[in-house]
Amino acid sequence: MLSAPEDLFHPAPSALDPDAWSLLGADCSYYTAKISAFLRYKRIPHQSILATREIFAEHILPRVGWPVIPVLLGPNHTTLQDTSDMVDALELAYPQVPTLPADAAGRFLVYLMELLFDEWVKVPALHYRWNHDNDFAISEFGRNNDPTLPLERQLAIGAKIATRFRGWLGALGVNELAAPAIETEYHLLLAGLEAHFTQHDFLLGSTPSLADCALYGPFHAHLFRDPNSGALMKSLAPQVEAWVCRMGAVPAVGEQPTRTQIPDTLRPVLRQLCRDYVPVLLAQTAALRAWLASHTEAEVPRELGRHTVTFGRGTAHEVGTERAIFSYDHWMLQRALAVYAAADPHEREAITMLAADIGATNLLALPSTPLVVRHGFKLTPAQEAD
Ligand SMILES: N[C@@H](CCC(=O)N[C@@H](CS)C(=O)NCC(=O)O)C(=O)O
Repeated sequence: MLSAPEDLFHPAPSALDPDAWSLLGADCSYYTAKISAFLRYKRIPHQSILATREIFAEHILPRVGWPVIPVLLGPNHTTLQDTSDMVDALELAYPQVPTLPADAAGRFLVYLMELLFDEWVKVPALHYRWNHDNDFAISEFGRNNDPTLPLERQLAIGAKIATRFRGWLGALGVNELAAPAIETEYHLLLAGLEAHFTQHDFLLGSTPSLADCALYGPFHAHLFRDPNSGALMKSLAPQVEAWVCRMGAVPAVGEQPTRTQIPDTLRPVLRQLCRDYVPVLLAQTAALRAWLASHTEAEVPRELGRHTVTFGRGTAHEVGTERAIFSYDHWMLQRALAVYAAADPHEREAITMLAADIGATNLLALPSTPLVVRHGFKLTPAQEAD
């Protein structure tokens, strides 16, 4: 019997415990769901604190400097922002329950999946939220901001906050022209994952990895939990729904692979995502290198102009539209490229074959030294922070 994951984020009971991990976030937040699944799978004790306006004012803004969730506060005044930084810090501090395969090819693959699910599945996740579940999202944003206010006030504030988030659709290339292709692609993705989860419990087989946590972000917080997209998932992909419930119930700890193989049923899913996203990554990296060559600013902007993106490349539903060039994606891609750069010749061969198998070969020709680093919760040119 499936049971839907329960909501975990509630207002702070009193002052936050400075010696414990506190995850400041919300159940409807994409990246909160990702890192919450990760913390729970790794059995890291923590409190899940709803990021109300008080939490933003007292903790997030003073420590991070800009409004974002999730934020992880920990012992010794630790503040972690960005789920990938949290993952890196927690994998080091809590190695007992690993979420990464032991082999280089497996780690490359998992970091690449983390990037695909964090940054590319964002397109359907934000499309469905704001174009199919707008009213629900507004009520969630209002309640999270201050659950003690009367409903009318919550909805008015929720609508105001939502304007900022809905405003990202244009930058992501989500518009009327592209919406049909985005929905067709999402249906294909659901069908691919349905076939996979009919055969396997998790993405790489019998043990969850960081990739499952990353997919849980959009698939639980938006595409399962928002009512209209949730109904769509339940009707089209009951095995995907079952996987969401498995992840929400905190899976048993398992052995990570030592020689990772891409399950046959996962290959078409990754090929589909790489088919459209790899060209975007290549163009974004080229734009980032051009920007770095001609600027001396300490902070790299989140957006570096606009380019044309193709959804459904080579299919009957292919459509081209304008989208922002993001700098952040390359920072995440560097995690996978660093594994490739550090690999021995035998491991490099395994990564080369794996990348070829899913249509990601061109990524391996990108610079292996980091172009950007995160410093003060922002992206900066790599040499600036060294
Ligand atoms: N890449 C970041 C993204 C965090 C993020 O985008 N959080 C959303 C809510 S799910 C947010 O608060 N965004 C505010 C902003 O980006 O300005 C992560 O992994 O933590």
